[in-house]
Amino acid sequence: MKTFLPLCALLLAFAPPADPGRQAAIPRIRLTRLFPQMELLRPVQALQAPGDDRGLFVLEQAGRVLRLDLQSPQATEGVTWLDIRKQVNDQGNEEGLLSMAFHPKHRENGFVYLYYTASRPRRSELTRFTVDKATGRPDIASAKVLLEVGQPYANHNGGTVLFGPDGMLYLSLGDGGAANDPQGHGQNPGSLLGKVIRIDVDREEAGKAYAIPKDNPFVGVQGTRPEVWALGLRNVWRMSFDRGSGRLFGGDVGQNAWEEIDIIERGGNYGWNPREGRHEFAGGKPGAAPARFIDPIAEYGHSEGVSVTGGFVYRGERLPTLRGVYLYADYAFGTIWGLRCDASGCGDPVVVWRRQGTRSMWSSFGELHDGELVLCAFDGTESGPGSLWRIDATE
Ligand SMILES: [Ca+2]
Repeated sequence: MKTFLPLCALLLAFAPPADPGRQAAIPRIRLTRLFPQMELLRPVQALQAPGDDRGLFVLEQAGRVLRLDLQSPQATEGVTWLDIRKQVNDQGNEEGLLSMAFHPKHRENGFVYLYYTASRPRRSELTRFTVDKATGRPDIASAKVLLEVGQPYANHNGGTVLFGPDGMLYLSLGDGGAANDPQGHGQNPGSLLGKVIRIDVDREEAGKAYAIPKDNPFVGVQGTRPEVWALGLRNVWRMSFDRGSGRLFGGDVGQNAWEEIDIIERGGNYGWNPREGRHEFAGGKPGAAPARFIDPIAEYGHSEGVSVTGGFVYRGERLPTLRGVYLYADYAFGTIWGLRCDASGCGDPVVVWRRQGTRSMWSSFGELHDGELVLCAFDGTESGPGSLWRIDATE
C-alpha cells in the first residue's frame, strides 16, 4: 500500500485531461483566413506529412497537390508537389482527386496514397506513390494501383482515405451514384460501393496488392467482400479518427431530407437505403434484408443544410473550451456545428458558426500535428476560387 498510493498519484498527474462529458458547454468559434494572398482552385483536403511540421499539403480537385509553407503565411502560391491531372477525371462535380493519406512510416518508406476518379472505364482508384528521395516529391512512375472500383455513375464517389490508429488503411466509397441507390449497393456486402473498407497495405496476398486484415467482419462469409468494414452508407465524403478516443467519425451525405453523422464501427450497418438518417426512406428497396441499423449520433434536415462535411474532434491545446468537441459543417449552407460525445452517448449539436459576409462552402476540415483545425472552402461558386481557414478563437 505504501508504494501503491504514490504510484497512483504519479499516474494521475500524467494522465491526459478527461473529456468533460457530452453535456458540457460548447463555445462558438472564430475563423481566420490562412494564406490570404493565395488563390486555390477547389481545395478538397489539407493535411500534414509525418515529420514535417512546417508543410501544409493541399489537394486541388483537378489533381494537383500543393505544399504550402506555414512559416510563409503571405505566400501567393504553393509549390506543386504532385500533379496527376492527366490521370484524374474531374468532369463531374463529385469527381476528381478526392483524398490523400501519408503512410504512418512515410519518413522511412516515402509512401503516399491517393484516391481519385479516372475514366475509360469510369472508376475510382486507390494508388500508392513513392517519394523520390532526391527530389522530395512523389515520382509519377512509382504509381502502383492498389484498388480499382467501377463507378456506374458520376456522383457519390466518397471518399476519404486515411490510416487508423491500428495502422490499417480505411477508405469510404459512395453507393455508386444516381439517386435512390438503384443497384442496391448500400446493403450488399458483396460490393465495395456504399461502404467503408479496411485493408492492410503492409502485406500482400495472392491476387491483391494488399492483404485482408484477419479481424475484418466479413472474412470467410460467402458472397461478401472481405475488405468491407461497415455498410449501409450513402456517400461518406469526409471521415476522421478522433485521436483521443480512437473512434471513427463520418459525415454521410443524405439524399432527400436528412444529413447525418455516424460513429463508424466494425461491421456496423448505417441503414442506407432503407433508412436516411434516423428515418425510413421512401425510395428504399422493398424487401431489403432485415438488419439492425445503427442510428446516426446527429442529423439535420434540409431546411438547415443539404450536404454534410464531416470534420474532426478538436484535440488541440490552444482552445481549451473546445477540447473534445466534434466539429462538422454543411458544405452548401456554410453552417458549422459542434457536438460532444462521451462513453455513454452524444449530446445535442450546437451551431458554433454561421456564414455572414463570406461565401464559404466548406469542402473539408484538416487536422494539424498540434491538433489545431483548418478548413478548405470553395468561395461561393463551384468552379471558382477557394480558400483556407483556421479555427482561431472561441467566444
Ligand atoms: Ca444512415
